[in-house]
Amino acid sequence: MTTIAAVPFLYNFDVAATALVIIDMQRDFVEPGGFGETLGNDVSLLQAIVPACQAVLAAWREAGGLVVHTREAHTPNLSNCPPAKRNRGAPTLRIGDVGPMGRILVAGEPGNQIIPELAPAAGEIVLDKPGKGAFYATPLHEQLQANGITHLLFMGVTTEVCVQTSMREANDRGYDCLLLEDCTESYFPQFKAAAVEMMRAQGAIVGWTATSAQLLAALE
Ligand code: TIU
Repeated sequence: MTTIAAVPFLYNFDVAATALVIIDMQRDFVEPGGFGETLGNDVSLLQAIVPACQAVLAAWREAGGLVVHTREAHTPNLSNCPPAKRNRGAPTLRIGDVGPMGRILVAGEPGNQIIPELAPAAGEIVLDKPGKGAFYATPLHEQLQANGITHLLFMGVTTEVCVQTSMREANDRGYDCLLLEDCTESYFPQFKAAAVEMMRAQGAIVGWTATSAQLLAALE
C-alpha cells in the first residue's frame, strides 16, 4: 500500500489496483489551430503542465501501473456528435470542419493525436470518448473492472471540463480518485482553482488532490 499526504486527508492506494488516467492531452487542446483555439482560448497556458505530466507518466510506467489515455474524438460521419454539441457557442471552426490540423475533433486526424511527449506505449489503453466525461458511451468502466482497478489518478485537460466531468463520473461508479494539481490545466486559471477546491471540499466529496512531487516521492 502506498500513501500520499493528499488534501483533504491521506490517500492510500495499491499500484496494482490503480490506473493513471490522462485526459485529452491531444493536439486539439494544446496546440494552436485546434478545437481549443477555435473556441477563442489561449492554448499556450496548457503547455506548461507537459513536463510534470511526462515525469508522472515515466514514473508510473516504471512502477508497472496501468495507464489510460483518453481523446475527445468523434467518428468521421459525426454520428456520435449531437447537433447540440456541434452548434454550441460561436467557434471559428466547428467540430468536423477542416482546420490546420485536419478535421476538428475527429478521430484519426492529426489534431486528434495525443501530443508526442505523452504518446501512448504498447499495452496502454487508448480511449476515444464522444463526451466530456470518459465513462459516457465508452467501455472504460468495464476495462477498469477487468483489470481490478479501484483507484484512479487523474491528469490532463481541461480541469473544469473533461477532467472534472470524468472524475465525477468515476466517483459515482465507486472509484477513489486523486487529481494531480500541477498536471492539469484550464484556459481559465480561476476555473482550475475553483474546480480543484470543489472536488476536495466536504471531505473529498469528489476526490483528493496532491502534487506530482508527492506522487513521485511516494513511488520511489
Ligand atoms: N473547452 C474545454 O475547456 N474543454 C473541452 O472542450 N474538452 C476537454 O476538456 N477535454
